[in-house]
Amino acid sequence: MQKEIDEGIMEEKVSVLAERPRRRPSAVVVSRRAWLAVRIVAVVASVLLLLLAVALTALVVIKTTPPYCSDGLGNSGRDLANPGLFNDLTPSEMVKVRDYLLSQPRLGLTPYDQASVNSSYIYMMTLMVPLKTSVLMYQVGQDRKPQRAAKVIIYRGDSFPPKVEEYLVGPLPNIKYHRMVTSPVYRRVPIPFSSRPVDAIERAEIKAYLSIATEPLHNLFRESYGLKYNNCTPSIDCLIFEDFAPRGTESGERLTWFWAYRDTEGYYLHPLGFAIQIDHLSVDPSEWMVTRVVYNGQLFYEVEDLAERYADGTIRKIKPVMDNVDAQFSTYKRRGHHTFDTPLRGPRLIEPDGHRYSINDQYVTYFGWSFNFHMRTDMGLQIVDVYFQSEKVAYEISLQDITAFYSGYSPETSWLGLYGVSWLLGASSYELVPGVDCSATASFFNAYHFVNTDTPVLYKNSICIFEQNSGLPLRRHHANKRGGKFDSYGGLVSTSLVVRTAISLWSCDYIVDYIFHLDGTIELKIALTGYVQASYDLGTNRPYGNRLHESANGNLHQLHESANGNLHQHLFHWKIDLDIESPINRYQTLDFKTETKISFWYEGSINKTQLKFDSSIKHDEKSAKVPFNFDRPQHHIIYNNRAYNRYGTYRAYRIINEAKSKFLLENATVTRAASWARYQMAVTKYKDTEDSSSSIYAQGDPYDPVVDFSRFLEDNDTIVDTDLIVWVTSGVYHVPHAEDVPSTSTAANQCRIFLTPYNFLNHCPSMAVSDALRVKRGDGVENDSKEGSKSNLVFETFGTESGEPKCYQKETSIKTFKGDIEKVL
Ligand SMILES: *[C@@H]1O[C@H](CO)[C@@H](O)[C@H](O)[C@H]1NC(C)=O
Ligand SMILES: *[C@@H]1O[C@H](CO)[C@@H](O)[C@H](O)[C@H]1NC(C)=O
Ligand SMILES: *[C@@H]1O[C@H](CO)[C@@H](O)[C@H](O)[C@H]1NC(C)=O
Ligand SMILES: *[C@@H]1O[C@H](CO)[C@@H](O)[C@H](O)[C@H]1NC(C)=O
Ligand SMILES: *[C@@H]1O[C@H](CO)[C@@H](O)[C@H](O)[C@H]1NC(C)=O
Ligand SMILES: [Cu+2]
Repeated sequence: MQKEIDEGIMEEKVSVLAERPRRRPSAVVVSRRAWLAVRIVAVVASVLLLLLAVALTALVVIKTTPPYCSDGLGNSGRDLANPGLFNDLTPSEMVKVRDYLLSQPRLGLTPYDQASVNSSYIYMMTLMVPLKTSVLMYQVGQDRKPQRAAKVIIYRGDSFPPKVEEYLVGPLPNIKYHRMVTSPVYRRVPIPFSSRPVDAIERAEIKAYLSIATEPLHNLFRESYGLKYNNCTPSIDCLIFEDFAPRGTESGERLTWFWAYRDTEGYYLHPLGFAIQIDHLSVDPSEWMVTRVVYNGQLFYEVEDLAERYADGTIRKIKPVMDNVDAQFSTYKRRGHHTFDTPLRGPRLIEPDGHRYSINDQYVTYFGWSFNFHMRTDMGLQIVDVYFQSEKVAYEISLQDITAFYSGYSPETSWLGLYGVSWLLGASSYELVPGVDCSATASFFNAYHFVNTDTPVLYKNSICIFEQNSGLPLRRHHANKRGGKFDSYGGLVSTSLVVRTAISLWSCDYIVDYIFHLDGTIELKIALTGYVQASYDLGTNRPYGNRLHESANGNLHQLHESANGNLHQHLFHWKIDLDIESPINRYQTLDFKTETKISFWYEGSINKTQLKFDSSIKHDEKSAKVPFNFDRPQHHIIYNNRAYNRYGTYRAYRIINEAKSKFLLENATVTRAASWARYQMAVTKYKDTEDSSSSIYAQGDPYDPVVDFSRFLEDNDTIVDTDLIVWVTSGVYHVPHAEDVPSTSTAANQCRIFLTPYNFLNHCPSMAVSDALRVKRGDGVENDSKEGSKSNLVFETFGTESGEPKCYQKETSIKTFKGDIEKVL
């Protein structure tokens, strides 16, 4: 109705306008030329008006839309042309190493794309970080810059017996030598072929083998699960096999269980209760054989036996039903109580003055911190050469291994014990998603790996660095008089620099953070997420965990598809090479106890019981092993006996392990390659050879490991006033529960270790931060009669701009995500 009326008025107006010219008298005759001039002026005027309008609009937009915040301090990106001391191998260096080695006739290497298990070929190459002594000499100007070299792992399937060799190839980029190197800490020389990680070449042969070996089971797969292994359609009717380790129950075996899963999103939660064990020790796949097959809780030694007995119906059959809607329980599709959700975006980070950290290639500085990061293909991201306020703190901080030891009844779970480093923590650190995995404002870095490949492989945006606001004050105090009258306030929000990678191993994801705080603290954190590895639940696995799912029409007394989450312990090992002002340090514990003493102030009549500590210097490696002991509270201090702070106290850093996890499996044979887990902490004398507590060979033979960390302590070196390495173990027990579906959440699953200054400085270094706040009374004199008056408060912000940001933060879009790794060159 309203609309009609409006339209009526409009029509009237239009008709009035239209009539006007007709009424105007046309007494004045205008010359054509003048008319033209008038028209030109009119056109020019309207163009000018239009321009003015555009300019005005632009001005309004500019005035009301804040600009992008400045970039802040610099970020030069990676300089692949001039790699620094700790920088990873560049793609062109990798190609040079590959071409050099392939051109050495005496090495007899086959190019990767033509290699098979029975050839000699390059498995992996990674930077050989120069020896610490030569780096330190170079840094004080007493030696030339150490040359760059690559460490190359070569699989020799064509030698007899087959073996693994490690070579040093250098100097880069103009290669002149290659030398076979044997680490003195390797207990097995030559490195046994059976302890090598399964690589892509062997994996392809295994897939082909499984394809043929399981052919007689075509009918069983189709009838039991509605799935096929050969000629299937991915995500529709495929049965997939995943291999688990260790590969056998004794040293020297290569017997791998392959578990069958339904190929669907979150397949880890869809075990089918079928497993096949293959002996693939021989370099000749024609000698491989099936050693065991398990179907629905029944054990067979030959595929044909199972197939026959299935056909004549003499075994317990299974027919789990899984409808497509029900199968979505394992996906990341949204579900649950939508009513509790607020469909709004969550908070995000803003850096109103741009990044406060700077990155020059792989060298980072942030509020007094400086360090390098580098990516090892086997052990993942490491931090080296750490300084705080120009003082040396640590030479290396690095993750060494991630293990998980499982329990269960079923054939797979009962022997499951995983060593992450053998599955390559670095080459399993995939692309990070801006805004989810890291702040969208983060700086992202690519990594390059040369493993399972004929050419370098780009891992885009697999490392991120960002400054975060923890939402918690680093320090604050509200000073008030009794009665609550305000006196003064001081505070500083806790911001810190995060260097992050996320490792995806099998079903699990481990978010690994190195965090640098304003107070001189370094935090090492692993947050667990991803899927749990479920086992097929016949009831026999139930004492070891919780049932995670049951197919919709399942009935407890009927055979059906259901998944159990089995108990396991995750353990993480860290190497911390602290150098407090110099490499020459000591290790001391403060041992807490109680004392009961007559109190002098009460005329000797009253006893006071209180805590005290005795400090004790650890003289040798054997007394520097810290077993899990709740009854003996201790602080662990690494100090420099020749460096003092202003008060004459030794400069030190304290090590705090927030995620102690008692290791009960120390006598289990499968954990021998994780002998480090026996100690919460151990301190050893630095040795170039004792570079890592684990190795890529851990998984292949955990029973007689190539590297056994406990031997590092065996020589019982003196550790007073020498270069010390602190090895720290953290971990968690994990009993998967219903809320682990589809994924474990990080909230309650974080393992943290702190390295915090302990008399290293004279006061809290965060006092130097200008972004702090101090509030006090302006008149300097307390005036009780000015009750409730705020006018005289003075806000000190030490020069940093306060107030709302006047800019937009530039963010990296989710759309930059690609997911795939990519061959380069
Ligand atoms: C090596 O393995 C390949 C593929 O399995 C095979 O064709 C070849 O004959 C083997 N060579 C030797 C010398 O055994
Ligand atoms: C105080 O403690 C000491 C030592 O334990 C004991 O010998 C003494 O009797 C106590 N004195 C009193 C007043 O409790
Ligand atoms: C492991 O074996 C040793 C020696 O037999 C024994 O002292 C120790 O208690 C065992 N550890 C555990 C956790 O059972
Ligand atoms: C380790 O060495 C120290 C000093 O050399 C010695 O006193 C101690 O008994 C040794 N410890 C063991 C367990 O051998
Ligand atoms: C305290 O405040 C009262 C009321 O504002 C004022 O009259 C008095 O002079 C003040 N005293 C001092 C010591 O500043
Ligand atoms: Cu877990």
